[in-house]
Parts: sequence; C-alpha cells; structure tokens
Amino acid sequence: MSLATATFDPPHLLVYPFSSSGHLIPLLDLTEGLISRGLSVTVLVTPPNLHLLQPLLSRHPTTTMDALVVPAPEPVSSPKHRLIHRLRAMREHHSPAILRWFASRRNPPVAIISDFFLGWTLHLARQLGIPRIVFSPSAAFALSVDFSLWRDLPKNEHPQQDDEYAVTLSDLPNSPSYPWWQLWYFYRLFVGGDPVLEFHREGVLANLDSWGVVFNSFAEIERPYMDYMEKRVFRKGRVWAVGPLLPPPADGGSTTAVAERGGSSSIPAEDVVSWLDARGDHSVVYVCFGSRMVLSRKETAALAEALETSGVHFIWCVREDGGNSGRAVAEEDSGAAVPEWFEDRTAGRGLVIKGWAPQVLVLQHRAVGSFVTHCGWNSVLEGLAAGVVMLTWPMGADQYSDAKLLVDQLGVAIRAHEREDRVPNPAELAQILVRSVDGSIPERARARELREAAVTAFSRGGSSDKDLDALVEALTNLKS
Ligand code: AWU
Repeated sequence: MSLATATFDPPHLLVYPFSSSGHLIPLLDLTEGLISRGLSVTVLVTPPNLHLLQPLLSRHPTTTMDALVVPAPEPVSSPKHRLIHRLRAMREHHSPAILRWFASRRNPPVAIISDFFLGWTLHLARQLGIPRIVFSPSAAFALSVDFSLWRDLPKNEHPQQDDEYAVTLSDLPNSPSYPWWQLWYFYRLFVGGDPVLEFHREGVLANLDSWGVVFNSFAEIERPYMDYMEKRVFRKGRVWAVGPLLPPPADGGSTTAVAERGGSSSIPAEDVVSWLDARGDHSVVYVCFGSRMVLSRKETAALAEALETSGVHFIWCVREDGGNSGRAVAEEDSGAAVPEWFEDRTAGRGLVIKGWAPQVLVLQHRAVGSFVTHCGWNSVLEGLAAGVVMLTWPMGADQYSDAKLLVDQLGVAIRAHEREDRVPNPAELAQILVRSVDGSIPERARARELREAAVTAFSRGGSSDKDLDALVEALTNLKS
C-alpha cells in the first residue's frame, strides 16, 4: 500500500472473556481502558451476553470496538464436571470460528487477551502466530496459590483427616497454609484421581507458559504476589496490575452505567438510593454473595436470625435462582428463600433485594459501613474502593485466599464465617454485624487508607494507570 493511501490501523486485540459475570464484567471494564488509550478491540461473546457489550458498542465506533458473536455451547447436564465440559465445548465451538474470523481480517489482532479459565487459547494463539496474555479476574495471591498447587501437586497424605490436614505453600510470600478442604474443589478432585480434570491442569500449565498476565488488582495490596509472578512465572515487564476495574464514574451525576453494571437491579436503583439516603453515615450493613453463590437453607436461617437480633440497618441481596454455584450444598438444602417472618420483623430497617442489586452503587453510598461478602474478587475490589469494612464469608474457589489476604495481611476485614460443614452461630454473627458498623474499630481506619490507595492507583499517574499504559505500549510494540 503506498504511503499516500496507507491508513494507520491502531493495534488490534482479540479479547476473550469467560462468560460468567464475575469474569466478564471486569474484562469489559479493561476493554474500555484499552480503547481509551487508542487500541482497537474485538470482544468474543455469545448471544446471551451480547447485551453486556451494548454500552461499549454504543460509546465507540465499530472501527475501535467490535463484537465477534459465536454460538453459545449447548448447556451441560452433568453437574459434577459442568465447568470442565463447558470449557471443552468453548474450545471445540470457538476455535474454528476464531481461525476463520482471523483469516478474514485486514488488520488482524496482534495478541489475544483471554480469561485464565481459557488456557487452551495459548495453543490457538500459537497457531495464529501471536502472543496470548492471561486475564486474571482473581487476585495475584489467589492465582499464585493456584499456580503453585497445579505445578507442584501436593498430595493429601491423610485423606481421612481432610479437616486437619494442612498444605503449606512455602514457595509463596508469607507461606500461606490451608486445611485440605479449603483447596479448590477441582484441585482436590484431580489429586483424588479424576481424569476429567487433566483438561483443567493443561489449561493452568498453559497459563504459566503464556506471554504475560493482566490482573484486576493494584500493587499497593498485592506487591509481594506481583513480584512472585514476575520472578517465578513470567518475566519482568510482563505482569500488569490495572485495577480496581470499575465502571466509568457516573458522568454528570447519572448513575446508569454504575447501576446497570452486570445487569438490571431487581429494585429500581433510584429506590435503593432513596432508601439509603434516609440512613446515617456508615450505619448500613450490605449483604451479597456475588452472582453465583447460594446459601443453604440453614445458612439463610442463621443469617436472617443474626440480622434480626443484631438490630443493624441492612440491605440483603438474596439469590432467587438455585444457582450453579458448585457448592456442595445438599439438594434439599439449596436455593433457600428468606424466612416468611423476616421482612415483617425487620421492617423499617432492612431492605431485601431478591435477585440482582446495584452493588457498586450501594457500596459507594455514604450510608454503607460494612459488607458481608463471599470474597469474590470483584466484590473485594469494589468493597476496598468504597472504603467499607468487609465481613468475610468465603465459600469456595479463590475466596479463602481472598479472605486470608483481607483479614490476615491487609487488616481491613473481620471473619464472619468460614466453615462449609457448619452453620454460623446467629448470636456470634449478630455481634460481628453490630461491631462492623462501630466507627472505632481499627478495620474502619484501614478501610479508609485502602480506599485512598485504590483511588490513587487508578488515577492518572497511579500504579494501575501506569501499568495500563505499559500494557498498551507492549501491545503497540508488537505491531511495529
Ligand atoms: P464476584 O467476583 O464478586 O463474585 P462471583 O459472581 O461469584 O464471581 C471471580 O468471580 C471470583 O474471584 C470468584 O470467587 C467468583 C466469581 N453483582 C451485582 O452487581 N449485583 C448482584 O446482585 C451480585 C453481583 C456484581 C458485583 C461484582 C460481580 C460479582 C473473579 O466469585 O458488583 O462485580 O457481580 O463478582
């Protein structure tokens, strides 16, 4: 092409999220940041999630933001290996579509950024002759634990003592130790001899072999684990911490982008805000366990009793569907609704949202003082960015590591509950709820400090802002 007709094509990226909310939402926020720095991005999405791209597609011309819509794999029946079969189906259905799409591009992608569940995309990227970058919607600490386990494969020497037998990962900063039952279910299945999990281990090892990793996190809370990743897994300059990834600030007071993030609120967002406006500063406890986790009937009853007897003001977001949380909750005990007496007895000081809450909007409200959370990493970051005291109630996956980071290493949270095989004691839980909105506890001052650190990290010139610039520069250099 002659210079006269040469048109400058910005570096083009293929972004490939895993389709659950906790993974998709932050990667779309990252996409916004990449486009705002001059890159062109195509996001691979299946029809059920296309609506989540609409705000991005409406804000940017198709020359900088486009969607590659591919069929959603058939739903999988077997609950035990549902996620593995879904990941396999994604590879089977989406690889050919990506290869065809790539061949048809005048300005093909210079790299693929894909979710850490999609380790197989490393082999696809190699077929296309471009690098693959891992996107981690989880903490660097949690991913370091994951990498250490799947690389070194520690065994459970005393399987009959799952509760007592502890695994210490001495190659990691702070040498974290976990009772066997807290290790991710997939890992325990694989070590127990389940051959289906070999697919997942291959994916993790592919992550370890990829060109670099982008974390939805920030250096001030995870520096030791970023350094570990640079020294022991990737290489210097290939680990980027660009979080906390949050929706664009409410422009001109409109809260739509924040209120609609990840889905529409089951109660109009303006009604939730009005309810909060009538409460005192830091007086409200917000309770929500993410987009997938579902409490058992006994856990729901214990939490309801604690909220009622504590006397605190609260917002409780209750998952209505049975969820497919992967939790080992007995069938007859899952998908619990709020007890019938509850809303009457707490009328005037409690708001129950059945379905989806405008979480970021709620957390950022001055009236919210504490947050009962399952420690999903997006919720953790949103809680830190809002400066609230967190009450940890981890339930699986990376959540035990997130709770350990918050309570033991950062001192910004209080353990509310941790055992899967026991139900919280309502009286003890009620005391923790009351304490969490007491302005004199040390965790509140710490929450304020880390909110400032989160805001600084993401602001112009902050550590995350600089890492995002460095990532864009590294991608741009791939094009030259
Ligand atoms: P979050 O990460 O908090 O939790 P999950 O949905 O469980 O997703 C991984 O995401 C975690 O590290 C895993 O442990 C796993 C997974 N939300 C909302 O706006 N309203 C609601 O009613 C419920 C949720 C939003 C919330 C957050 C996201 C949930 C990375 O937990 O604000 O952004 O949905 O993600």
